[in-house]
Amino acid sequence: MKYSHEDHCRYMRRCLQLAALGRGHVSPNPMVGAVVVHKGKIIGEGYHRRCGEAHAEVNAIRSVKNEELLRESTIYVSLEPCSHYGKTPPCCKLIIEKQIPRVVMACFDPFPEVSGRGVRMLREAGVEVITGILEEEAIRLNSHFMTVQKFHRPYILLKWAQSSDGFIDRMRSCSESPVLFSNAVTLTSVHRLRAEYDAILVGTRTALYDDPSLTVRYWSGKNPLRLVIDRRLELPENLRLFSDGNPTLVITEKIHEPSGNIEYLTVDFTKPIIPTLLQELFRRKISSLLVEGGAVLLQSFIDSDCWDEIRIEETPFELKNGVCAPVVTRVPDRFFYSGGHLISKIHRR
Ligand code: AOF
Ligand code: ZN
Repeated sequence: MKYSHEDHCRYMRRCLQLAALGRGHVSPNPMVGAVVVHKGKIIGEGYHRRCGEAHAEVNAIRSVKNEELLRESTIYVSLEPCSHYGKTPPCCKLIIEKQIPRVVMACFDPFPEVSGRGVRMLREAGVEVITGILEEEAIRLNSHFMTVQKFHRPYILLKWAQSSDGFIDRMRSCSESPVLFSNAVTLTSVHRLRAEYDAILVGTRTALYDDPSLTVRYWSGKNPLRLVIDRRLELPENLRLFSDGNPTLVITEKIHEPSGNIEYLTVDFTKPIIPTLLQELFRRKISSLLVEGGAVLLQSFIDSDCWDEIRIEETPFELKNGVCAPVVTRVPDRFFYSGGHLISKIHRR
């Protein structure tokens, strides 16, 4: 049975919905969803649930009750089916073995061991392959994975909250409490973001003055690996980052053995440290980095043009003086505004 372009888009949209269920669980793998359609009816669905576990196609095919129907079905998948032996066997092999005659996919897999080989393998086995259905949406969904494959560094999100007159904090001493920009809604969204990121970075001043825990508490999900810049290892041990039992990686110029949950990365501070840090994160298979402040650190990412997305929460009140918010000089191509007490500006590349 042939389907129209609208039908293809409808089934692919379902694949993308399914794929997104893997958010926060599949990194460094991509989020992928698949559906099996027989005579205009979805007879199987699946998605990649966790890194190391079955791929989307395998779960979708397994969910089909009557295997006979596979020979007359189309499988929709949001990413090119894999052709390699990784942690799991190739999905293309399974599709061919099950004699599924047609594959409709959204985007190619940029992973060098696959990229185009999946499509070739299927076509050589006589499977019809249609590509490019909701391609842009599928690429955007996997922006973290795509960035790692393309640039060999994690996807970088810079995030801060600022007053309407452009300050991110008051000038204060360590004993004074920070200004609270967040409300219940924005706090939830920050914790949700944390659950979707592999690592989270703060500078020395932020660690010292705010004593953040950088864990996920107002959303469900795993904690990101915490990174803190502490050039001379001067931060006190009783900060939450060091004392709450969760892992932290300290970026320092000193050489220091790991102790408990704290690891140390020695970096040459006489040179720009961002490239070295990103290389190390890539080596550790960290696909996404959330930078939560402060102003100097955020500005250094902006100045070195090392970012993919910036989210600014703007409060409706003024601070009059304090720590100036970072300045984004490059004109971003997109702005997104969302309502609520705070206005959220999102710049995306
Ligand atoms: C698919 N379907 O659902 C996913 C794919 O180590 P493995 O075996 O999990 O393979 C990981 C690679 O497989 C990953 O880098 C990406 O290229 C692809 N992911 N492929 O056909 C899926 N998650
Ligand atoms: Zn696969």
